[in-house]
Amino acid sequence: MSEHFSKKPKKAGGLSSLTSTLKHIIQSQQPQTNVKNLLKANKDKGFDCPGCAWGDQKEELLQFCENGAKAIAWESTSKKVDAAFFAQHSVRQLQKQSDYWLEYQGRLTEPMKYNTQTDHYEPIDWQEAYQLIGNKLKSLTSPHEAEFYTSGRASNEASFLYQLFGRLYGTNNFPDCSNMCHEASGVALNESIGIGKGTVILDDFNHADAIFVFGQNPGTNHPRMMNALRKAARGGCKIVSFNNLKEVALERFASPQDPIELLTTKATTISHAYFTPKLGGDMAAIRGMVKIILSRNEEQIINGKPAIIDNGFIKQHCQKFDQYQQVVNDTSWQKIEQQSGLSFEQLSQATDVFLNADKVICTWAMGITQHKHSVATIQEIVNLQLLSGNIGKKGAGLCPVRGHSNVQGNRTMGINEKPTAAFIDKLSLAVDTKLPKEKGHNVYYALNALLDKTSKVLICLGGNIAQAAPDTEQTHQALKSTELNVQISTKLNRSHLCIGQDALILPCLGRTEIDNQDTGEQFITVEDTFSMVHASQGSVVPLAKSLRSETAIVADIADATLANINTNSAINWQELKGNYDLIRDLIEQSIPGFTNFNQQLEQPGGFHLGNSAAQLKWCNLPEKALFSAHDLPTSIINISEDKLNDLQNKNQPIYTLQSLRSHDQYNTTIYGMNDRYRGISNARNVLFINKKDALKQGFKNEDYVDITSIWSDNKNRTVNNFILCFYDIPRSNLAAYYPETNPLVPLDSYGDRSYTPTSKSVAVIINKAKNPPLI
Ligand SMILES: Nc1nc2c(c(=O)[nH]1)N[C@H]1C(S)=C(S)[C@@H](COP(=O)(O)OP(=O)(O)OC[C@H]3O[C@@H](n4cnc5c(=O)[nH]c(N)nc54)[C@H](O)[C@@H]3O)O[C@H]1N2
Ligand SMILES: Nc1nc2c(c(=O)[nH]1)N[C@H]1C(S)=C(S)[C@@H](COP(=O)(O)OP(=O)(O)OC[C@H]3O[C@@H](n4cnc5c(=O)[nH]c(N)nc54)[C@H](O)[C@@H]3O)O[C@H]1N2
Ligand SMILES: [Mo]
Repeated sequence: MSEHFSKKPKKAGGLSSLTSTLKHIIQSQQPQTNVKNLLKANKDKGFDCPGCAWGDQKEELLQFCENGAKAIAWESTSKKVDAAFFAQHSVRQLQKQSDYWLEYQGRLTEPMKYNTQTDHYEPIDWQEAYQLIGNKLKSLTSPHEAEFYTSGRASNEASFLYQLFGRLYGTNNFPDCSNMCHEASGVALNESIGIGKGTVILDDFNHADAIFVFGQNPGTNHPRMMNALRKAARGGCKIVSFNNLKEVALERFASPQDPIELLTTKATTISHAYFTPKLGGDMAAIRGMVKIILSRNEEQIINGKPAIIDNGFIKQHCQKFDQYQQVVNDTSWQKIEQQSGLSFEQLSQATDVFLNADKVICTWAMGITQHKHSVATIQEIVNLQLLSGNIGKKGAGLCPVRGHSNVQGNRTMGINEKPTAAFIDKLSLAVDTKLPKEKGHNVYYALNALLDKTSKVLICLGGNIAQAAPDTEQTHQALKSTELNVQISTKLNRSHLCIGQDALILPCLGRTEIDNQDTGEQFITVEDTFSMVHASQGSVVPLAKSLRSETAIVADIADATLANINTNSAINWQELKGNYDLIRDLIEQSIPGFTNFNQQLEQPGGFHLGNSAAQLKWCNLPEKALFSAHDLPTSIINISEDKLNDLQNKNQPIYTLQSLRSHDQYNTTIYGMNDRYRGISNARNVLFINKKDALKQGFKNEDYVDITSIWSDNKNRTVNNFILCFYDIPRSNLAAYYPETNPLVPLDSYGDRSYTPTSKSVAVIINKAKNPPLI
């Protein structure tokens, strides 16, 4: 066996998870702190695990998972990236280091300012840093020349203040990580069911008869979801997976909390049926299922038997069913099979499970949201669920599984470049100031505005936009075009090293740390993927006295910026910073669903924000759930027909590449070089390929190749020296890790109406590596 590839394990979870957890705790150099931290993760009076947005199962003893433990241990290192570190390393030197190395250096602990003359970051006083930002913002010709980016870890309190500050300053430029993540879910669901969030709560998983998991790898990215799936499967619920790859955890999972599964080869079979559609083929697959359902329904009626679709529900709650039926009738089986890569028989098998279940939950994540036709695909999932009345009843519904632990809360708090008029009206009333209503910038428009220098200042509340955004060269150029780049962060990353004129690093507290303000210890709140809002409080002494909370940093920047700007607003930023209860009072006045916010948090586990669609209330117009009648895309290969023909004429095989996460990373944070469940060790530049495709092009397993993406601008986007790994993946599809493959995703290749980069469908060609490493 080679040094990189080993056999895929036969089950996920179990002892290997536990061993890996312990390894990460020990390597963090703070083992005691971390064990204490883990016991408090996702508990009442503890902190919300920064690992993912899955909800908490109250009855369980331990509420963390292997990858949550990694996220917590990563934050709680004792290593410091301080003034001495920056004195030692120039920015040019740091730029040469890998992303892994940068973050591995430890926690940022002091505010720093870039010095162009020395090419080093140098310490700056907090107050001076705030003044610098305030003065720069005040000097801009228009508030729309500033971009306020948010990554989904920021608390409700910090993100509420952040959007309020941006809006009082005068803009709706709020690009955020969600633009690259679940944006399509928000767009699709808002239009279809009148609310951009999932309709289920965690308990629904205990009552479902079938769960369809589309385009998601929970074994790695939402391990606590595996507990829910495992419990459901053991209780007889049928789980059906649609995934481009065979992901081990979706096949068989051993709970590290079950002694037998932990210590023996036993595991729970998760998926009753597992289908591997082509990348971007899910819409066709679901269309096929609906076509089967409608034709069987017709047969029933002809034979005088009861309907198998829920006519009562459709009549009472839905609109445009006729149009949808028409479009389904007009979709050919040839196109369904060709785009999905699945046969009529396979889709019939999936349909049988669907129809035999009274209550069905559909979940999905990035395999669905990062395509050109993602909005249409998600609306097709909604169509399927509406057909059988699978919304608004216990054990059934729609479940977009969010990524970052508070990304959903950020949106609720108003991190949104296209706020509704109702939202702005209510917020304006609460702060007694007129706020802007015009659309601002999402990530796509923000990067373009920075590139053409119509935007000049970038402030990032967390995240690592340099590596998270597509088209790495363009994105780096955009950051390097800024007049001021402000990064509020816990760890050093590439976004700190893409510098234009001025740059600041503002180090903040992490979730696990005690947040002391004028009125004493504070807690923050977050919202999970099930719209549960609860408190989170750190309990560890902060790594350095010089660290500030995100909330405090935002309040101080706002104070420094807005002090002399002529607003009527009577916001006392210092008072809010000193007592987060007051921020929550302001949230209560500004945002629906937060009545008695502070009191409600006293309930164990927090409170549910409610979901109109789950209550069969449709907040769209007309007030009924919408059957969306989209045609299938013309092609699921994401390039123009001309380009496609041209390459086909040259006999050049064209592939569709998806960029995805390994088991050892958190987005752009790389914890290690292994991807245990896929059998990969010590490598990240791996390209998963179907053996037949590779052989056809004359490649062997482990050959080095260069990958080049194809796009209409004819710009050369290539990444070099990827090692081929033969894998169970549909023909003409490829997979490789993000962010290494971000240089291949063209900035202009985004989802229709979502503007989400098409990170799961990049048209590429592969060639023998020009300069392979010497072995
Ligand atoms: N440990 C850890 N946890 C995380 C994260 C992390 O990086 N590490 N990131 C967090 C964030 S922000 C997010 S958004 C989530 C991401 O969670 P996921 O969405 O699970 O993330 P990806 O690794 O991008 O996985 C995409 C999955 O979809 C499949 N897929 C890709 N394209 C298609 C397709 O066209 N059709 C189908 N049916 N399947 C497809 C892939 O094979 C893969 O299994 O996880 C969150 N949690
Ligand atoms: N090709 C490709 N690109 C993708 C994706 C993909 O699947 N493929 N996925 C997309 C998705 S789903 C997402 S969500 C984005 C992620 O985009 P981001 O959210 O911007 O990126 P992260 O890697 O999560 O950010 C990591 C950084 O956040 C900072 N950080 C960590 N914790 C905290 C904290 O508590 N407070 C603050 N202030 N900072 C903190 C650290 O400095 C760390 O370096 O990437 C997107 N990009
Ligand atoms: Mo995400």
